[in-house]
Amino acid sequence: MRTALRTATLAGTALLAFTAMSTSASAGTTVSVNTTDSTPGGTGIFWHYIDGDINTEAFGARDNQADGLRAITTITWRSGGALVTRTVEDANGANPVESEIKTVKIPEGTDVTIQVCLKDGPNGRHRFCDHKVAKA
Ligand SMILES: [Ca+2]
Ligand SMILES: [Ca+2]
Repeated sequence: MRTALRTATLAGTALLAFTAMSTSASAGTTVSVNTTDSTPGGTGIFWHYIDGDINTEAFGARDNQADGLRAITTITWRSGGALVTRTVEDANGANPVESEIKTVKIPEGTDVTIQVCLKDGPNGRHRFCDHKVAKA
């Protein structure tokens, strides 16, 4: 229940971020990217947020359609010489308003590539992928 509430709160934050990009006070960017199918079945989101004294990033995957395909979002950034990758999947069916969210701490100003794809089941190949670059 605690997790569900937190997810709902973060999803609400994501919606606010979607509609209030220009008023963000942080240096980080809010980015959303859709899959490349003609009616995008998946959306990836990335944003910076401050929750009390927590200064962090969040990213999510949203399954927009009940089409048998899930949405998977992958974020990648460079830390020292190494690439760091995190993923989140929306695998519990289509809920066009609700995103599956994870939080992650990334140094301010870091370029973060956010990619969203669709896939069929946990091991399906990635398809209809698109990506953008955001700043943490
Ligand atoms: Ca779907
Ligand atoms: Ca879902």
